[in-house]
Amino acid sequence: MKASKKALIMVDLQNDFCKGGNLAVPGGEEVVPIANRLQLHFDLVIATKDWHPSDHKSFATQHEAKQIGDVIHLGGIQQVLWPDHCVQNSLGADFHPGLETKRITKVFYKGIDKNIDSYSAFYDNAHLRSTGLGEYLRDHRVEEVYLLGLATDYCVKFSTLDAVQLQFKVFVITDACRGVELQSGDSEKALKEMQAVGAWLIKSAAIG
Ligand code: VGL
Ligand code: ZN
Repeated sequence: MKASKKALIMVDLQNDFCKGGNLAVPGGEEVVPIANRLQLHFDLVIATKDWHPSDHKSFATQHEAKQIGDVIHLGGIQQVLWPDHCVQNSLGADFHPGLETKRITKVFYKGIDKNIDSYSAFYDNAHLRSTGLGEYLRDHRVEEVYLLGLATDYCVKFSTLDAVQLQFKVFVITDACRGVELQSGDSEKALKEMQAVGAWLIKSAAIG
């Protein structure tokens, strides 16, 4: 019997985070071929989608006299304001067209509640509601999770921190992540934070 299963978690490989998208992450699309190549090496391939209603409160357009990048309080926690992005059922919310999707076992959606953002693939930003991903991984006897995707300094970071807290063995595939970098150095800082809590930083070449 196989000791433990390994899951690949592909975070938010959606059009809006790639070139030409509403919240394009520099080099976001470069992650896609790496993700496709790595899928073959995993028992489970999970994808997440940022999936906002059109009036989501993380959108600067929903607040008078606020700009993209401003920070407000939302439900008692700090919230960065973003351009409208990943609106449910819009083209921007679709997976990048180059992404191989036939091996995806399950897609987890986040950011659905308009009153709270959800950077992590596991919980909303207030840690009140689970997406079901943690339970799903446990049900499938996954012990090791490998993360890649967008964006290093937001969704990859918070997903990684939660995965460590949930006691999975966590690997972040650094060359398969790209960051927003609202401030330059944010991605580097995020990776250090992930490493500090116990996540392992690895390169895709170490997998295959
Ligand atoms: C993300 C900002 C807003 C991400 C999602 O996927 O990292 N960043 N929504
Ligand atoms: Zn979002």
